[in-house]
Amino acid sequence: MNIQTIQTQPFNDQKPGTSGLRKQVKTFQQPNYLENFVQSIFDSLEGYQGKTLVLGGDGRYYNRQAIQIILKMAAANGFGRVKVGHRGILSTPATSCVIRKYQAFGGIILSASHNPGGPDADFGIKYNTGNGGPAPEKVTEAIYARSQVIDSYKILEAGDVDLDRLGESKLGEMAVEVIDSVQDYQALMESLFDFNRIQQLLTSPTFRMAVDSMHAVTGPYAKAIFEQRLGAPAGTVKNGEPLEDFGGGHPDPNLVYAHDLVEILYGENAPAFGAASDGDGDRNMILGDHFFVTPSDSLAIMAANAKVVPGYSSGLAGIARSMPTSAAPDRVAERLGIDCYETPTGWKFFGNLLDAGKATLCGEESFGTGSNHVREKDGLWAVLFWLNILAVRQQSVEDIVREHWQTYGRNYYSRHDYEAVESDRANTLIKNLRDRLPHLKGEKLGSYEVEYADDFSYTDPVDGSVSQKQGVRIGFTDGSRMIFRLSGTGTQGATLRLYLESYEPDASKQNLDPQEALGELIQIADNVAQIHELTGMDKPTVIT
Ligand code: VG1
Ligand code: CO
Repeated sequence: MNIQTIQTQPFNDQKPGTSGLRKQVKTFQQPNYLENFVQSIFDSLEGYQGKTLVLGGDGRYYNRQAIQIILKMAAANGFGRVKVGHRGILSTPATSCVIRKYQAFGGIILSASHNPGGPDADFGIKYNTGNGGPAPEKVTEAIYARSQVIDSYKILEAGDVDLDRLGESKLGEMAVEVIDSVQDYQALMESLFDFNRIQQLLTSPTFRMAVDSMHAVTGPYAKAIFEQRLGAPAGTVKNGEPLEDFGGGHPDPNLVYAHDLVEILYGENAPAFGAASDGDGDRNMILGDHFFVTPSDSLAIMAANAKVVPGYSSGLAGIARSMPTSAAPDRVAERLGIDCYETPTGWKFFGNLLDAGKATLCGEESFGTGSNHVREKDGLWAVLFWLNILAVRQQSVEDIVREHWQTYGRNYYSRHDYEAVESDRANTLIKNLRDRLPHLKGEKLGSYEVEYADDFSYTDPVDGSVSQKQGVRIGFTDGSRMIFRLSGTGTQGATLRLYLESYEPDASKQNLDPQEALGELIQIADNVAQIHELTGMDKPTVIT
């Protein structure tokens, strides 16, 4: 066995963001760049000798090359076994599922999620711990610290593993097992949802749906589950073949980037239900016939209807949502008499709450919902959850949402993204806001009065760890809010995210376009933060 120790020098930019390390492919292709980061991960872990690592990715450009490198490094560093997805494919939630099911030591997921793929686009890598969830901040910080001083890495000199053939082989002393990408995940889904009932719905002549996998990782999963297992007609799953460049698209399931699906659901003779997933399969967008379900509402509606879904029929321990997510789930939690937790942006903050049994359902406004079945958000799980609700309630998506608003009130919600802003300008904008915070309380802005203004800080109720500066919040006396934060997943310049929310209990006023309902708040946000002036942009690049 030929284990080589290669001398290297640190790169100064290997700090993981909201979800792993994301950079342009060209950055990852620099000699030793990927190797340094992988060795930094291994060096930050203890006790993995002889244990199992799960490995896979979303199929984007450089996925296969990266997998071969990581396999050889895992072998050289003493892992006992790697379970790797067939053809290198494992969605983020499927990876989480496999880690948990086989009690693996951890997993590595290769993805830049919804960022475009291809030689001139993005690549990413994230480490998940033994609970199946994204590494918590103390781990990502240790990885970063190690990456700044690393001087060598270990790699086995060996031929490539055939990722196209299922089954086991040896790489040095380590076992490599190429596993079916879908099987374990599908079995988990069957244990949670009423597949018989969903099958009846999907095969009924009056129901049609369209699922858009956006040429990203969920294609094989969606085809196996919806078409092969649940009997939906062939062609239900669109863009179901994972491609290295996602067909040139932006695999982000929102109204802007999933436009093919939006056209179908807003076209003539539209199906009753539509859904899209992102690059690595953890996000979802839910649509009805000419109707869009806001992700925050989706979480609230799932929670309110959880009792009709077998896996959740015994009740929810609690709900958790990220801070910028609307308070719609809070209202459901209140009625159910359970706790609702507010965490910083990023799934890693839900891990402790799920492990401690404090939360059952979790969600983010960024098209992410999930539960304690894994430790990641899970796009197809959300689709199955909705289908299970539809199959039981036999109502349209729109009727279910409108009824929900009548019962709980409507949280008008929108997110405005300003992408590719010059970093200095974006930082100035946030700094100016922070400087103003102490003076804002009690101030009148338009017809709103500021009730609180702060920079969100989170103390984890399980381990007491504190995460500061997680977003500037301005809350008003009528319950409306606006939040400003900078994205932690981009690879070029900065992205400013502005989140807006207001609450409308009156059913006769629940039919406005959110941009209209939030109109004055949008104006106020621009005045307070000088968005147009500082970004030089007169409108957001993406509105969701
Ligand atoms: C974004 C979203 C956040 C999500 C993260 C990872 O982060 O806002 O809610 O958890 O992406 O999702 P940011 O820092 O850019 O706002 V994924 O599907 O890209 O792993
Ligand atoms: Co994703």
